[in-house]
Amino acid sequence: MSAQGIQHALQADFIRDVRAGLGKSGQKELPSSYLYDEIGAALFEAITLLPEYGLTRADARLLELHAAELARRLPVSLVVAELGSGSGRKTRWILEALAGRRPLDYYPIDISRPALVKCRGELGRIPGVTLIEMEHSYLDGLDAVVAERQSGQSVLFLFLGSTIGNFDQAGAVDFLRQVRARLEPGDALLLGTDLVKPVDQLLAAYNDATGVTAAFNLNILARINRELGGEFALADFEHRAIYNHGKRRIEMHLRSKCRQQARIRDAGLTVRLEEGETIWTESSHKFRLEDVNAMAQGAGFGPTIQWTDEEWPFAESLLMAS
Ligand code: AVI
Repeated sequence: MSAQGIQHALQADFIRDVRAGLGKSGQKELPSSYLYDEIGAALFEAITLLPEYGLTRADARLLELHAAELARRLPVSLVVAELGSGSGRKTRWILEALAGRRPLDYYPIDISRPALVKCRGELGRIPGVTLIEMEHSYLDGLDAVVAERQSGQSVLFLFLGSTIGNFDQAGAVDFLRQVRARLEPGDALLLGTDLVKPVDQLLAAYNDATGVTAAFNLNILARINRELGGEFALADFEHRAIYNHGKRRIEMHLRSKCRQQARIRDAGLTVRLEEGETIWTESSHKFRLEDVNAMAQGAGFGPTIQWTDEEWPFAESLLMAS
C-alpha cells in the first residue's frame, strides 16, 4: 500500500473507533493507542523522566544489569525485533551485548514513521548492528521479520516498558499467543512488566505534580480536534487516574466538568456528556510474578527466566519458545 493509502486506512480506523467508543451509551472509551500521535509520544517521553514515574528507569536498570547474561542465554546467530520502536537507551544495552558476540540485524517495528526516524537517530550507529525499519503494526511486522529469517537463525522479540499492561487481560494472553505462533524452538520473547506496588506510589506516578500525564491524557481529545474536526473544549475536562484494586490496574479517564456536547465533524457524531461523566482512555495493569508466568504458560511459552528490580518493582521475563 502507498504511504497515502496507509494514512487513509489509519484515518478510517480512527473514525470507526471514535464512533464506537464515544457514540455509545454507558461508559465512553477510546483505545489507548490513540494517545500516541507525535505530540502524545513526546509527552510520553517526558513522563518517563518524571521523578514520580519510575517504570522506565526500572526497565532500563534491569536491561543494563542483565544484558550480558541475556546474551549468554541466547543463540549466537540471532536477529532482534522490537515491538514499538523503543526509546533508545534501554534497547541499546541489549543490542550492544548481543552484537558483541556476532553482528546482527535489528528490526524496530512501529506504525509511526516519526517514531522509527527517532529510533534510527538513537540506535542507528551501534557497531555490529544493522537497523532495518519496519513500518507496520506489531503482528504484520513480526510476520515480515520471520519471513526474512535465514536458516539456523533465531529471533529475539522485545516487548519492553510494560506496554503489555495496556492490553486487557484476555487481550494480553491472546496477543502473546499470536506472538508465540510466529516463533520456533530456540526463539524468545523478552517481556517487560510493571509489578504491583503500593497504591500511593502508583497514584503519584499517574497524577504527577507537573501535570505532564494530564496533558498526555487530554491530548487524545486535542488529537480528535486536529485530525477529525472535533470541537472539544479541553478546559471542560480534567484528568483522572484511579486504581482499580480488583483488576490491579490504573485507569485513566477524562472527566467532564460540566454537561456538554461536542461535534466531531469527520465522524458525523455529536458526543453528549453529563457533568462528572468520564471517557476511559487507558488501563495500565500491574502484575504479580505469578501473573506473568500464567500469561506466558497460557500463551504456550516454555520456561521463563525472570529478573526483577527492587527499587521500583518491575520484571523482565525471558519467555522461551520450546
Ligand atoms: C506505555 N505504557 C506502559 C505507559 C503506562 O504506564 O501504562 C503509558 C502511560 N500512561 C500514563 N503514563 C504512562
